[in-house]
Amino acid sequence: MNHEQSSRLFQQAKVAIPGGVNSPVRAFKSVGADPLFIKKSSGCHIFDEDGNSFVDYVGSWGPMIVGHCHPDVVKAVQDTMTNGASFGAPTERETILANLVIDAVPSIEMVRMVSSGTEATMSAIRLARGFTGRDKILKFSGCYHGHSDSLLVKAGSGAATFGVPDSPGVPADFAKHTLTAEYNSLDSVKNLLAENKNAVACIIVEPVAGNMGTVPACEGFLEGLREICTNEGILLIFDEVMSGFRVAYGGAQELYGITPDMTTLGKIIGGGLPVGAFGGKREIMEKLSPAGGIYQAGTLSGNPLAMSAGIATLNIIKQPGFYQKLEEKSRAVAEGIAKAAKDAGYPIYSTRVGSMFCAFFSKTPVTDWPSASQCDTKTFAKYYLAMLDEGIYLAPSQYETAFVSAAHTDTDIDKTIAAATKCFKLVA
Ligand code: KE4
Repeated sequence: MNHEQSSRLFQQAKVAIPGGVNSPVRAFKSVGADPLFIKKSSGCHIFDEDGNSFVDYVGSWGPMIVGHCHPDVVKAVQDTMTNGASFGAPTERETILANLVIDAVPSIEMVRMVSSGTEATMSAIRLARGFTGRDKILKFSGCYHGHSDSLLVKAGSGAATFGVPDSPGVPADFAKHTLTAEYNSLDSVKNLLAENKNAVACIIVEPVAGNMGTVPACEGFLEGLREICTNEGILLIFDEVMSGFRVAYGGAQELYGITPDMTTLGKIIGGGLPVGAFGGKREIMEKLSPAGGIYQAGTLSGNPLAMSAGIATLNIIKQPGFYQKLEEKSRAVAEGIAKAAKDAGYPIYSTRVGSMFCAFFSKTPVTDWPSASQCDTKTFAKYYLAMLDEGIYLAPSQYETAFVSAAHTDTDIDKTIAAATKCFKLVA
């Protein structure tokens, strides 16, 4: 497959943009290749600058659940653009999208729009700290909530319960307020809380972990977090930036029947345009400026184009039968890939929640970061590049999630499974 144009453009990009990309995972570093430069898209297909076409399972990392260039979304953005891209003043569209989100997500009584998932989680944490008067937060290793300082933190070594920076530039003084537990381990949460009595403002969790590959919550884990938070006066934040409107119209909280105190959203509610949101109980949200004293703001928050793309997208996915059809496609492709791996003599550990799925290059179950981090990433990289040569565009890292859209057809799924059959034989 010819990648000349992409390579040329990558060299040019690296002069002007750090690492040649505007977000690190796009650089293909963990698969040891140059990234493809994408020229256009349609449905579930993307086309690179060398004219190669691919069945796309990245979908812009989640937003493109209805497929690329859906006519309703394109028209909504075009129509909005003719009246102005941004005013820095309230518009009716913001209330329309807010009400769509409130009607869909069980925990949300009020919602504030922002421009990224990072802004959503950063703001939700500030709101939780302001509401509770507590400084510490608790997160889980292997979960990613964007790149704000409080969240670029990993567990301290040994018995130390306080966090340490997970990136240069994050002051140790910030990191020490962030506790890190193990995903799917209520004991690790209880141990940390016992050492930080009445000091933790919130627990933030991906109710379906999608940033260490796809790792579902084990039976009782989310229920346990809900009970702990209720008993300890801690706010439970579901980070549904990825799972929101993805695994169900009401997100993972609808799927599992657990109601958090706050929810963060992004991706799908912007239909591919920059968006994030955080919402929750009215008594919490009304503490936000200008209603309350906890400050949060954004020049392009509630941007008309993003609101229009989000409204158009939600109006498509809320139609009866949308998620059933997506479930059938997702099951077919995930099970087909797992069978291809097994038949080739290279069994993988396959996970899926709705249209989020992952092939872990692991012979043992993956339920948390320690088990995920044991994966054979070298073989994954070989498989990844072989699948790319077959015209299948997966996420360029073992520790990401693949996404199925409504635009994936049986033909695309058959092509994917045939490619996996060939590629697993290559790497086995
Ligand atoms: P953004 O700031 O990238 O919009 O959202 C951050 C974020 C927050 N919470 C969850 C659960 C997320 O998955 C994300 C971002 N997801 C990654 C994909 N693993 C975005 C891809 C990237 O970083 O380029």
